[in-house]
Amino acid sequence: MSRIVIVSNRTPGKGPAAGGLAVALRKVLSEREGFWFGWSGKLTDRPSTEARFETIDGLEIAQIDLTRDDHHAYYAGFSNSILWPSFHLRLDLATIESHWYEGYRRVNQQFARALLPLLKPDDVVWVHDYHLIPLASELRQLGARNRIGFYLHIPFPTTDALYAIPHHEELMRDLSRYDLVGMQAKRDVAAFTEFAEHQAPSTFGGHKVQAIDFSRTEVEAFPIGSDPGAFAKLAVSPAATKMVHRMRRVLGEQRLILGVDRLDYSKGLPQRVEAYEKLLAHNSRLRRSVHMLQVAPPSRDSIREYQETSDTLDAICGRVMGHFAEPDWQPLTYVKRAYGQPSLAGLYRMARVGLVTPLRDGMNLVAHEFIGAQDPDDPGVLVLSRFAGAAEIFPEALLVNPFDTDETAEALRMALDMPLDERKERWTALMASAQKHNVDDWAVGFLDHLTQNASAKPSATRDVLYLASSTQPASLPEAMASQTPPAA
Ligand code: ADQ
Repeated sequence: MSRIVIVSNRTPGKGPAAGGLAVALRKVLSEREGFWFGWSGKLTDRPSTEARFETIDGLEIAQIDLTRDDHHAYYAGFSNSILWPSFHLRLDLATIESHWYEGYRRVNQQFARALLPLLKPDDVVWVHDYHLIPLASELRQLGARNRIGFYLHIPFPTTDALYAIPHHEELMRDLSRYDLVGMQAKRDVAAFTEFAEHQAPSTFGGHKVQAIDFSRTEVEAFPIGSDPGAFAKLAVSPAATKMVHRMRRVLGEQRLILGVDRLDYSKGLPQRVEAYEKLLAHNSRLRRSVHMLQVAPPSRDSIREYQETSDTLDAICGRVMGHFAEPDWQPLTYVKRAYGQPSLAGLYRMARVGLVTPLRDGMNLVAHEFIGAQDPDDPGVLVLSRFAGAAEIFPEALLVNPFDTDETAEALRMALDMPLDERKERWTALMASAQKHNVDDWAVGFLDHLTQNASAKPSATRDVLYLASSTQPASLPEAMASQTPPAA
């Protein structure tokens, strides 16, 4: 059986893995030979040229260090100030400094140069996320002939948003160097197809840019999931129960509306609190009988747009408190810290409403975890953004447009008033879907597809896309020659 090499921006650290994804990928590597490759988290004066191997909690990990400047351009710059906002359709929040692309490309080259000597001919390489789109191109340019798959954890942008990204043609050409590209949702596959089928050979800077040949790349939706069984168990663990008791002491009979997110503008946090404000404004009977808890630890806080989102959220929470709080009743609590999974599971279980309203999200694992943690005899209600990938697999949630805070407020009211029978019926269907889309099957499904479909042809019965180019495929050196040469 071929070895599996997982590549991601960061490698997993010591101690219990934080999320279901890390657990699932660890499991893959414990069942198959292979290793995990990525950045060590260390910034050095000179970039490492060779990876260091380390065994962490039984996992083989190969790591490289990056220079401070490269890391800034690659991570905070091109990845998180250009690709992240553009892929989430927030061009208004993108900072386009096109020179960051050189650092992004350089880091991908550094990854490729350090990884290539570690690869055996039949290793299967699985690359994760938008930080590493060029990695297959860089590996192939160095001579790698391995099967290489890519999984995009965030949404794929519309064609217009894609055109706004500097060097987007090179990035799309980079995607065509993968054997398999996995996306979260069918809408992402559709957006990719829209670009791939309608791209016209264009001229740029006076020279002709050749249409990209996607005929060797398979693109398919592989919706990621969590481990709902594990969350069901965690939700009744001693640590979860302790959290529930702590909260119950404070809340009494008040019903809990819960939001759990990284503090990120894509998660729609200000709009969410505004919807709650409207709920209280329009339904005075609910005051004193509900409480909203928003857990949102800061992330990427060196980036200005993240600080601004944090300030906006502080202001809105302050406004709601100022307007509705009484000496003996607080309408909301906003906690800016991360919790361990058992405590989160306890919070999910005691919540009457899980409020998951990103403006756009690849999948959203909080929705999966909330469903997994519910009490089957008294389940809470999921209010879910229709713009999360999760909406495609959870139609039994109350689906809302998160930009329409009146609609979200009304969904909150419906959730709070929903009779037990309807809550059970909806939750039973949601749990079945969460189990069907569990993270273990996701990982195995992607890898099986990547390893077994080496020479497969598209089947009429599967939701698979192979894209044929209207032009002759360019040879690799030609294709690369049409790109801006990256800085050495
Ligand atoms: P994220 O944008 O990070 O992931 P999400 O899918 O919600 O978003 O995953 C968040 C994870 O972090 C969950 O496992 C959650 O439990 C955890 N988490 C969130 N807040 C926490 C807190 N306060 N304390 C502790 N843990 C917390 C990206 C994409 C998503 C996609 C995932 C996986 O943006 O769309 O679903 O990758 O592919």
